[in-house]
Amino acid sequence: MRKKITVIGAGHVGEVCAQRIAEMELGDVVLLDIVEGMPQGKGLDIYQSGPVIGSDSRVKGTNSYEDTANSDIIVITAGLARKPGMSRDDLLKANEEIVSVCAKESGKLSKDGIMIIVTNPLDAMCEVARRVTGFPKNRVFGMAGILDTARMRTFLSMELNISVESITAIVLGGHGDTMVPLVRYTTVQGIPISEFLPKDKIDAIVERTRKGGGEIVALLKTGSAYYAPSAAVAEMVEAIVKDKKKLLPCAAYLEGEYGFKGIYLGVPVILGANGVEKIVEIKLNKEEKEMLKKSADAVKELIDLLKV
Ligand code: TXD
Repeated sequence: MRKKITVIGAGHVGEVCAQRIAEMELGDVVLLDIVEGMPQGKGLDIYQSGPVIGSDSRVKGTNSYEDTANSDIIVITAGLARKPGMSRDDLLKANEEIVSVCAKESGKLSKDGIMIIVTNPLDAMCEVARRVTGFPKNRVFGMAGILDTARMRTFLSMELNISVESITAIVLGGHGDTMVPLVRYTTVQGIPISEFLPKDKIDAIVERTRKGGGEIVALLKTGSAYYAPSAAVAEMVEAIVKDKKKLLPCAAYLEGEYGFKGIYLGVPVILGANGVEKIVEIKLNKEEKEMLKKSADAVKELIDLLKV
């Protein structure tokens, strides 16, 4: 049976998510937006690339939640994106309203679905979706860590002139400037990165990773990143559809793990057919623990402002 994957929000991130999911033939795609005609047009256009690229995924654009009924996976990208000078947190109020409508309406019609949140501020928006849907924590989580990690891996690859595929990294914490790139666990094919680069170079890459989203916002001027974000979403969708049990950093709801309770935070998880099947706890040193605490405090501040 084909999977049904709904992408809500057919803007930059949503449209490329739909495209990637269809190209990877992960299932049939429904692309929903409030703007009339736009998701229908984009959906049809993506569908028509099928014969050329060899994908039989059906793609349907819509303005109606009825079309999303019985989705296996729902990706929420609806909301406002950052403009230059705007922090992710400035988006909180506007996007809280949008995400609560999108999650509630789609959740009602796909009671067993898995919801992947993309809208910023990411960790707080995951909590909005969890509250309005009442879904268990394994079925509501967010995309951020894969993107942050991919940015770090790209910067390291640029510096070292070694394949991005040989570089593994892990970034924890909230999806904001307080994120925690774990240098100790960053390797080139298992060899610690400290064997390849001096501390000042590594520190500069960590800093660029933290500000990686802002760098692109400043260049684009009219929106935020979407090619790498949509690739990260597609990796998550694939892990679920194919039950890959992939270890990936995702924004997951913590209930005591890493010493935090009742908040979403980026942590390594096992992603499979049941969504977040396990949160993987790795040992952190004192400095890493302190950075994670700071990041968790920043997320908590936003969660405390939520109205839902
Ligand atoms: O790492 C991450 N999690 C992120 C998050 C990486 C990149 C982008 N990130 C966030 O995703 C970004 O800060 C935004 O909050 C969202 C979507 O970013 P995108 O770049 O796709 O924004 P666009 O192009 O403005 O598209 C948003 C779409 C647009 O078509 C609106 O019409 C639609 O959302 N929208 C809605 N759709 C359905 N229902 C409602 N209520 C609605 N409101 C707006």
